[in-house]
Amino acid sequence: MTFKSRLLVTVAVAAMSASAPAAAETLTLYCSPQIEWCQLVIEEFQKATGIEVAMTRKSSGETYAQLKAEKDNPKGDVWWGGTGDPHLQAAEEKLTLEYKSPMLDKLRPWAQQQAKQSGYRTVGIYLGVLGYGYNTELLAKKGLPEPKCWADLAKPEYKGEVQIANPNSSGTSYTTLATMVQLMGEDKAFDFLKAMHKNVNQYTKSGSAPIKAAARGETVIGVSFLHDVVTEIVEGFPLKSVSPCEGTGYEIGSMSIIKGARHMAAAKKFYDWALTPEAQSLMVKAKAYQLPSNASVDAPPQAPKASATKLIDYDFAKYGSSEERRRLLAKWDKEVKDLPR
Ligand code: S7P
Repeated sequence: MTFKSRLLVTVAVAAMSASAPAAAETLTLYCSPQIEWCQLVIEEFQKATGIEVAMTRKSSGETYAQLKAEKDNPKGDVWWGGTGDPHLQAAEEKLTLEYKSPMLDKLRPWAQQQAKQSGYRTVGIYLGVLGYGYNTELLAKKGLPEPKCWADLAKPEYKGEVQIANPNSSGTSYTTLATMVQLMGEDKAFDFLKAMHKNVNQYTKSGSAPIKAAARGETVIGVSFLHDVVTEIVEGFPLKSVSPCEGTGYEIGSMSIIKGARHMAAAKKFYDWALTPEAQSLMVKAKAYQLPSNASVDAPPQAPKASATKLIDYDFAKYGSSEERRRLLAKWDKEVKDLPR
């Protein structure tokens, strides 16, 4: 090659690399709330940062199981949303990364407490209250009494009329299991779960499926977070929400960075962004009616009223611990799931 042709090759290579677009920054998001909210969040994050997001939606317990299965070869970067207990379990098992967002002091106390309790491996992004909803038209058609309490769900008149998720896959249903144990004591809680089992027509994978089924007249009662009942009511379905008379539990929906994340810079950008007022104000647009964790964002007017609810002092340290969550789920599998109906 002559000096002139070498020079031409060098100039051509330099020109090509100057015009080649830089590889786009990407993020892999594991998302546990309803799919419509997950989609809106990634669209808005992409618009705000130019970072491309690949997203998978799975329930809380399923996502925890995925993190555990991928422990030695993590594929996700951030786990966004889902009930706090499995996030706390992932934190304890060091499946998630310690990170203190500069946004932390802008959050409501319960969200900061969730972060502190986990050694800053997770953080609260919203709070949601547990309860159930029923289809008012179907209830009237079947001539059933209005249920008002947890205890009603175990009464023989509701045989085949109750739907709830499986607590192994669903954070909503694990919150229900842990709530019963805290409200009634473990023995009475399992007696209640066994009695309610006779009325259960299906244990679904996802926690929001039972209330969607109730909305569409496929079951009378769906156990659910109360904000998920509101979502269906806003859509125009004939549902009434019940804040059970005995009192009830709640979730601190959480977010964690996955340990070994391949796109760490993008993961931290998403994490910080997800705690901003802009990101948390998207909830209403997605018809999500939890209480946001950023203290400057109000709960939407349609959100369930905390004053109408007797909240228990949910023990997140205990019921989010690996040992307790594993033990209660194994006990439910052994003593409740396969009982005859
Ligand atoms: O739909 C919103 C929501 O209820 O979904 C999240 C959670 O993943 C529940 O789904 P699973 O029971 O299927 O895990 C909740 O954190 C959130 O409030």
